[in-house]
Amino acid sequence: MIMKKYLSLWILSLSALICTVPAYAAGSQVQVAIKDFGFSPATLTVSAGTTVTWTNYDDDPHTVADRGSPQVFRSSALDTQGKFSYTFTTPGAYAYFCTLHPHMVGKVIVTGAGMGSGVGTTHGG
Ligand SMILES: [Cu+2]
Repeated sequence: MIMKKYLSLWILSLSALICTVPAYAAGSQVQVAIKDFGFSPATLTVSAGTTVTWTNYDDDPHTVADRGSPQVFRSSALDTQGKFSYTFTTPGAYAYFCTLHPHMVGKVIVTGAGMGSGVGTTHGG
């Protein structure tokens, strides 16, 4: 059947794609919403190499600022629909807050490389 042929072709190209992805799954994208004067999710766990993008859905401006010292990321004021992205390459816990509303706090926990190695289990299918 033609359908079956296309399906196996699709699986073949898919496995080729998976095999070229580095073990630590670099390039992952994770979104954090800023709304109702809070970060959602407030605590986020990602693997090293992940890019986190914050988007402001409030009518008020907000910022995303690392609490750490040295400060590794700090956005300018984000207007409605404004976005800020940061790629976390070093494992650790990054507490951050909004400099305009310091009660708005969040945290990004970055785990070591290798967390994405689970994709290896799909090989050989
Ligand atoms: Cu704010």
